[in-house]
Amino acid sequence: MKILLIDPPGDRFLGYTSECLPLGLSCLASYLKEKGHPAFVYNADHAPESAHINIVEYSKNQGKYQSAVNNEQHPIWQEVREVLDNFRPDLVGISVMSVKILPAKKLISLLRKIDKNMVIVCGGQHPTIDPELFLRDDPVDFVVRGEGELTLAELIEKLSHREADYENIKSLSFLRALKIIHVPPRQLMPDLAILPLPEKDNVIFRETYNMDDFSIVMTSRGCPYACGFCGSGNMWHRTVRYFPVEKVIAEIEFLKKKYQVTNIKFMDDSFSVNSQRVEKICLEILKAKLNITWSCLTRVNLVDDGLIRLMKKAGCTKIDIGIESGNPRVLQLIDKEITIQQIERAVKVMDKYKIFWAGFFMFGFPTETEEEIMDTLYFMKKIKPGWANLSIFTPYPGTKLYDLCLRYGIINFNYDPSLYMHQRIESFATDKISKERFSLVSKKMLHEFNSYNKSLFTLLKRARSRNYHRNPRLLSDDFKKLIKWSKTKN
Ligand code: B12
Ligand code: SF4
Repeated sequence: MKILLIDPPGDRFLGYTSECLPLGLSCLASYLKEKGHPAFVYNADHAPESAHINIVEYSKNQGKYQSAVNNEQHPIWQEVREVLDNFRPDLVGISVMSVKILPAKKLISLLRKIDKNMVIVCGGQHPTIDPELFLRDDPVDFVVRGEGELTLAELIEKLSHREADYENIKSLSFLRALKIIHVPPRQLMPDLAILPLPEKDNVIFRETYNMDDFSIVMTSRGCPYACGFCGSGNMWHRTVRYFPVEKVIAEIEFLKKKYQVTNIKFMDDSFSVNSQRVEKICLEILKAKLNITWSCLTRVNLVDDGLIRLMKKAGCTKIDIGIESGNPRVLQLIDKEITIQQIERAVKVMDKYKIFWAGFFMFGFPTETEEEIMDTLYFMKKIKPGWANLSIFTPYPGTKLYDLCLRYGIINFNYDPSLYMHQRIESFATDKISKERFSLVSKKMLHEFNSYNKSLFTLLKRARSRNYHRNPRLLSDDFKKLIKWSKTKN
């Protein structure tokens, strides 16, 4: 059976590039390969020629998105058709984050036109929350809810043997005699050690990826926190499972040796949630003399002086950290479980060890006022991140703030899927500001954050974190990105 796993195009319709290999699909492909069903990964959002545009430009372009996605003659859809013509898959698996519902739906209709008999399976964030969306009009054959490896492998086994007792496959949803069947959920895999390293070779347009695109590593799955805007819990149920440390080190060694990766991006939800384990990883990196640099995501309450010192010693040069708001009431509203004081303390520690840190900020929460939004802007400028990432709050189904928005009548069940976008001014959810005013406030926020990021101060700080002396190839990659990015209008 020929299997193709696709991440649908999304940002690429806006001329914005998605570089990395979709990790979820890589994990699925490697597991399937091990089970005797080799699969290829096609990141249809990957476009090395695209720009690294700034958030102002990105936000402005959002209006064009829907018409570009719906245009079947668009060069991106032509590319997709060519890939399908060449590959001729028997089964296509599509990964769908909420932000990609529109292109995923379009892709499904194209696939049906190309080959009616092709088996189509959807999985990932949105199909897990709302499987029926994919089984109602223009239905796919199967939806896999939650962690995908075991369910997809069992399904493919059955399909290969022409067995049709799908009701025995846990976490599967499908249509039978026009009725939607949801087989009860399966437990999360108790032992992640059984998973092989994520696939990097069975990749369509493999030659267009560079070493930085293969640098993502996840040492765990899940997060114990419950931030009101975050969808992670829908997938991982607020429990954390860890890959064995030896496996983490083996993966880094493999990436280094085979793909010359020297800058690893740990993408765990909250990398330092278990400080003892992070200590162990750091010590092993040092012991094995891996001589890499790395970055991670974490929370301000998990930033500890001793741990950061060790992380720095082991090569950590960058931390992405959720600040979200500079206003205490908003921090409480969104269940971030952090305070302004904790943020300031964490910033001091990261600055002390000269770790480049990117702050993630958000605004437009339900009940947030204009003053509270401005607090976030002033706070960002006060704590001076090396990079300031800004998102407009978007209510994702399955989150606490989504339910709050429904309760307040800010959104309804027919919420427009094109609004699942963090940079769409129209996706505003606060009832305390008029639509017109919110549009002005958003433009100001986007503009201020963009200007801050373009300043010489942040550019130099960022360059310093990349350790070009260790990664000369990164220098040319970054330089190309900088040129493209600087050409985009402010
Ligand atoms: C790493 C990451 C990224 C990376 C992606 C890197 C990469 N190439 O993989 C980057 C930084 C690019 C990113 C960007 C965004 N992200 Co993100 N990201 C994550 C994060 C932290 C981990 C994702 C991951 O790799 N998980 C590990 C793998 C193994 O899990 P997985 O991808 O879910 O895949 C498993 C299952 O879902 C399932 N599965 C997935 N696809 C399929 C397909 C089939 C056919 C089957 C059967 C099964 C299946 O099986 C997989 C293996 O078990 C998650 C949080 C989380 N913990 O899930 C947020 C998360 C997925 N991101 C989110 C968001 C909102 C975004 C952005 C929209 C943010 C923005 N810019 O505005 C963008 C969208 C980018 C895009 N593609 O358009 C949300 C999604 C919410 C939602 N309802 O969709 C999450 C949940 C975080 C959150 N705060 O809520 N992200
Ligand atoms: S800490 Fe991060 S991953 Fe965990 S719930 Fe909050 S936003 Fe989500």
